[in-house]
Amino acid sequence: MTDFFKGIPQIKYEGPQTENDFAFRHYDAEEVVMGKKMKDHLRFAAAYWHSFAWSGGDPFGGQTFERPWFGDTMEAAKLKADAAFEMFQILDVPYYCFHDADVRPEGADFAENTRNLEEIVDYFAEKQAATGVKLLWGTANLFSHRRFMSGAATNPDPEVFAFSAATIKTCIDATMKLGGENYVLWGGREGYETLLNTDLGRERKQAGRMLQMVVDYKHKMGFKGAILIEPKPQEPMKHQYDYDVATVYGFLKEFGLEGEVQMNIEQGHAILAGHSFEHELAMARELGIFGSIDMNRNDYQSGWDTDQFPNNVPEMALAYYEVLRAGGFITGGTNFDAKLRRQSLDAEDLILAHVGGMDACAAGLKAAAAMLEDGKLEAARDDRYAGWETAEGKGLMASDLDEIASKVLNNNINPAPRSGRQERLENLVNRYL
Ligand code: XLS
Ligand code: NI
Ligand code: NI
Repeated sequence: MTDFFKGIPQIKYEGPQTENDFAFRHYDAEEVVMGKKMKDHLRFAAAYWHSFAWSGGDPFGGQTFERPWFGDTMEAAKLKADAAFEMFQILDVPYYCFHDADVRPEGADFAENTRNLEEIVDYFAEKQAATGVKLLWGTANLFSHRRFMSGAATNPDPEVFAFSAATIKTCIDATMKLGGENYVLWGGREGYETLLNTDLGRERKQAGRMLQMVVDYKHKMGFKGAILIEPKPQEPMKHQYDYDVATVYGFLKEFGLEGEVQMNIEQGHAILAGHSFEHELAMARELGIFGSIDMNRNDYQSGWDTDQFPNNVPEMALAYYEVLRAGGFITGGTNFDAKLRRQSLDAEDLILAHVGGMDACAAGLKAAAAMLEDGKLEAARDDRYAGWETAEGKGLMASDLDEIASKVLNNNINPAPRSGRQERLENLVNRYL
């Protein structure tokens, strides 16, 4: 036991009336919503990097957080793991996620990185067995070290491609050893700063080949989890290749990887791409590539990835509505890829940020389930498209332009516009919140 969270109680569900800050108001893990326990709908995960590895820096200043585990030794890495698993238990989150670089000290070379990772993976395995906490996904950090400054798979230097491929292999091995349910690839620095020095065509091919190798390795090793790509339009690079869900879908098609890779969709990245979160979720669902979510919001004024804990229930409701319409999570879950504000120094800030985020998600999920069960929204949508269910509507899809032109002429088809009823539907949604 560390004493980092000393004095902070186990967080329990006390209901909306409680005055206790250290309690859930909406998240009752065992409560059944649409035939499933809330914990099985939401499948919460805490992110190691923001909560335990980030030191509070911004472009104008360095570290603000003081944590006893900051340091580049294996001993520090184990102390960090002790504190992390204590937090997972205080919150009773069933899952966590990590990058290799979050959990092990940086070595002098690939061999030392791998040894360090393997040692900490053994330590995690013991902790998972002792606590019952599971790994939602593992991933490789191929963007922080200076060797990755011009990309990983898309680097102009083939040695960086090789180093990246080898590192991904070790991270898939680590994920498998820990029983991880998914493996994530976020583009990191796979993109460019200026076309003046960039061979865009070559870089995209390199990224496609790397992804094929990842999928091949998954099959070779018998990994049962999902391979997930996390789209993001920019930051850190000015332009990122995995721009959004639709762009990644085209990329998967091009490299013959459809059916092999799903999406990990982050709320803040959707906003950066000029979409709503629910747009990206619905797009992934319709393309058959919905996998998992990173549930952290951006500040709408600042135009970068501020990675804040979610606190807006109406937004959560619309997001989980799309998740439920996709059939919910299978291997995926709700990962808080969210960090504290840099003035939130205390251990209790870290706990309360997660408590609020979990509660906002739970309230959103309940509202979404009510909307779906009530069926009014779906009925209104069905009504709007009802014409397509008639024999004439269906026939149109099987016709050609000539046939349709004669039909319009002969039957004097003269469509009358109908209201989209947006405000009425918005009013309806507000009734569930
Ligand atoms: C960064 C990404 C990153 C991924 C994991 O913007 O969200 O944190 O989730 O590499
Ligand atoms: Ni993310
Ligand atoms: Ni992000």
